[in-house]
Amino acid sequence: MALDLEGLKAFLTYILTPSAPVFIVGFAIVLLFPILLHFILHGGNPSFTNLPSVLLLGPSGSGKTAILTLFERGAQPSSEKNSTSPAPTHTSQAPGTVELAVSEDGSSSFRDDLDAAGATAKKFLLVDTPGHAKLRRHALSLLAPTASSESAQSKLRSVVFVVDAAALADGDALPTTAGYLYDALLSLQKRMGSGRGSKAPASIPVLIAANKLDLFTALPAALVKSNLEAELGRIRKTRSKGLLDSGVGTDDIAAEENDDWLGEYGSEKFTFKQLLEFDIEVDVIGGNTQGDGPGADKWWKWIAERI
Ligand SMILES: Nc1nc2c(ncn2[C@@H]2O[C@H](COP(=O)(O)OP(=O)(O)OP(=O)(O)O)[C@@H](O)[C@H]2O)c(=O)[nH]1
Ligand SMILES: [Mg+2]
Repeated sequence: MALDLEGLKAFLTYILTPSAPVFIVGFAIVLLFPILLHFILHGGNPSFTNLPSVLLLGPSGSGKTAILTLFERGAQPSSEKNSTSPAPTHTSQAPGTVELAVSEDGSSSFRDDLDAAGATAKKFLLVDTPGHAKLRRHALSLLAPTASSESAQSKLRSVVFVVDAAALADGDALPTTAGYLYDALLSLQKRMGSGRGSKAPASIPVLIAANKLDLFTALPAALVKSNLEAELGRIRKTRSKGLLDSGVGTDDIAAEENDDWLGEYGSEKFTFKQLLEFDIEVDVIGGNTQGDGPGADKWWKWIAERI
């Protein structure tokens, strides 16, 4: 005991006596502490912010959250798969965003448990957005060419636009759905146009997921595609009509109007193929998240191949 006290005394004397080593160590602590603090606060998962992302868009009730939940739960260990408990929350992530993984070659299903298989996986984020008309602006801003951070944009790999194929069968939903799709595609088109010059931005493919094919009223994917194309053409015409009627010369229109015209300028009919001109690939694939039908595997495959 006495020895301990003696030792402590010696140690204190040593540490409190001004000397070069003590001074250097103290100085180092003062310098390094803020840096250390930064890593503790921000460095929890340094790779997280660099993950590629996939954006879910679409009108309210089309099934975006259902798809997100399905993919998220599919990745869980099988014991939890069929449980009715709510999906576990992800604390380090923004609401509506889940981290998913696909095997290196993009061939794994969303049902595979990649951790258990010990496979090397590519991680990505699936980002859900609210479909309500008043809340769309934020989602669209993620596509806009003027988005604040360039780096955030470059991480966006693809866009999944979810539509309710059953609702499209009756007239009301088509114009509103196509209106949202028009805005989204136009943002992407402008983004590609803005990059002309030094370097073109990476192209962002679009998947139109025709959801709820389990319902017998649902339109097949091919009809969803043609109906949307027809409606997008109609929207394109009405949006440009104001200018055409205002008596502005055609030359002036060509210059000004080009900006808000989706697809091949001046063409009579709109087709998704016209967007290839802007390096935007559009696919329409049918599926469902519940009930009997083609399921969600093709959507997953489409996403996985583009990560
Ligand atoms: N029959 C059927 N219903 C579905 C399917 N997918 C989703 N639903 C239902 O559609 C409704 C809306 O689904 P959500 O995923 O909440 O829709 P959302 O796109 O997230 O809607 P917002 O969050 O309002 O933008 C829910 O009642 C789902 O159960 C499907 O494949 N088939
Ligand atoms: Mg939702």
